[in-house]
Amino acid sequence: MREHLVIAVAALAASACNCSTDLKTDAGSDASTDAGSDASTDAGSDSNLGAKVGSGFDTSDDGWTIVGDAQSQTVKPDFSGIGGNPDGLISAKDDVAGGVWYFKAPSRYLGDNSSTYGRQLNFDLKVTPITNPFDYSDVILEGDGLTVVYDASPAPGTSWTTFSVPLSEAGWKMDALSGAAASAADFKRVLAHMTDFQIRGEFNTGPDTGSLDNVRFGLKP
Ligand SMILES: [Ca+2]
Ligand SMILES: [Ca+2]
Repeated sequence: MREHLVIAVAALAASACNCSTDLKTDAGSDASTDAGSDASTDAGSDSNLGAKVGSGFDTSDDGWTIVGDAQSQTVKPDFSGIGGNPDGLISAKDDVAGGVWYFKAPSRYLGDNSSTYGRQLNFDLKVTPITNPFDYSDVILEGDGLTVVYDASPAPGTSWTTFSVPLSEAGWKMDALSGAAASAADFKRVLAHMTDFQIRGEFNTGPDTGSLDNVRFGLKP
């Protein structure tokens, strides 16, 4: 009787011990594998500003376009080789024709961005003086039929303002700022199949010009 009891207790202890060992082993190997592969992926080109994809606008508009009521009849932003943070920048002038205009990323920002989940999106904005600000979606990501938006308020100033936006569901809303909170599953679906990425360029009700520099998508926090 006593021997059986000892064996039973020992067996229980052994199984509890195995259980917790398994958990620790799994968590440890996952973490180290992810960190390793991410690091090697990033050891890439300087032109991406240390992120998975980036734009410093040193020599061109880098393929960015404008959507909405700016730049009159063209989707091309204005490129300047000086005045950025530092060096070049792109900008656009509001047509004040209704709607809200955005900077739209070129195709190399799109596709499978799963590896950037949990990292961040940084960018610098500068605007002409704001007399009548309004709140709106500041970043828009689309993918797999879903749209998620982010309010990166407060509005930028007349000198460069750096924004840092999480590439995880925290703070993101479905479709509009008044929409439901995005879930982790929704956000990962968008990242894995990205078809659009836009950054708001106008922050004043009435005339304004917005400038963009140093877009870093998938920067390590
Ligand atoms: Ca620049
Ligand atoms: Ca405006």
